[in-house]
Amino acid sequence: MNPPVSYTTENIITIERHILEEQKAHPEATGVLTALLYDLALAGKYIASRTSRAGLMDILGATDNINVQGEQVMKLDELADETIYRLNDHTGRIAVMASEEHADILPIPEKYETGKYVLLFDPLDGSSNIDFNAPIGTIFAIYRRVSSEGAGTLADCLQAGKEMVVGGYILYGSSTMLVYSSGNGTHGFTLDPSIGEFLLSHPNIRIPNKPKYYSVNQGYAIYWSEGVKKFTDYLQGKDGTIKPLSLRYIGSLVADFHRTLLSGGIFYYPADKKDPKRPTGKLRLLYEANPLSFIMDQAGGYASDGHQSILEIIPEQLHQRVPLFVGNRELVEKAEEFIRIYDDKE
Ligand code: P6P
Repeated sequence: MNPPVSYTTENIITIERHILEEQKAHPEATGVLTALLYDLALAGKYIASRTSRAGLMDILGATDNINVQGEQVMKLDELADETIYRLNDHTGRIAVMASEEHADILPIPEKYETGKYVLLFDPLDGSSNIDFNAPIGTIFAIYRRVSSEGAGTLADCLQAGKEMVVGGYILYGSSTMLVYSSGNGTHGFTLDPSIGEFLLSHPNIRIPNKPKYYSVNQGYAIYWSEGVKKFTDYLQGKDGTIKPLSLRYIGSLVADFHRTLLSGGIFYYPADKKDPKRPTGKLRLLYEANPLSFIMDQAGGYASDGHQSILEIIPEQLHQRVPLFVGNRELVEKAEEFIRIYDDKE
């Protein structure tokens, strides 16, 4: 069940030490990726400090802006977006960035050097939950650039998830956690606010073999395909195949995913007929589904769009949406089976 490790001074492992040790597994590593990850941890600390005080400062609520997704931008969204961009635009480590909050790619200002990495991020996912003090999160994906030099390009951003170098998220909840994988397992760090350090609390996370929860917004069941409806009936034990799973749904992707990763089960946001403009559902491929799928894959789970591995999808647009089924492999493959039987014949 992935219990946190207990701490003594002998085994304090900061995220910096962990990344440095990870780096030894990559002889070609030059320390740039280590520094980039450390900058993201710093951004997480800063955003955590602001979200924990949000109720006391004039930083709750919405701005007058509508983002590329057509969603009202919350003040904390803007703060998180600006923080991540500003902490990374001048370091010479990055060729180009892309954010959920911006329609186009984010170039590195001409006065700064560009580097070999690409950073895609959702600065503050689930921000509509801020006013209810529900957990929210930052999600990020790091790739090597495919363009040769100079300013990074859209093609640098449109890489399949299986090419990812690092996938990670920061969860601002009852405690602040950073969970990441650089392709050598999935590891969780908990922020100790008294010293301002992320300390290794969940080494080598593995999704438990025994699923515990299923997580989906059942309010939209009338919009689902027949296959998704039948799959949900299966999870509820209606066909007598399995004991019913409990339902947990917070409506904040990082929190719902994190619980699935640590407790076992499945999270899904299927394609639905609720909004003709969003036939493939709500979640975005590049900076939500891909990094979370990479993390789950490294923890022994699996992620699919209902037909294929998320990590195999070749992106065509920066903000393209994708149905997402992620968790225990047996459950995700069961979802694919129901979709194959009931939907693909349509
Ligand atoms: P719904 C939050 O707005 C978000 O993008 C994800 O964090 C979350 O999983 C999903 O939307 C919730 O969407 O339609 O269930 O409210």
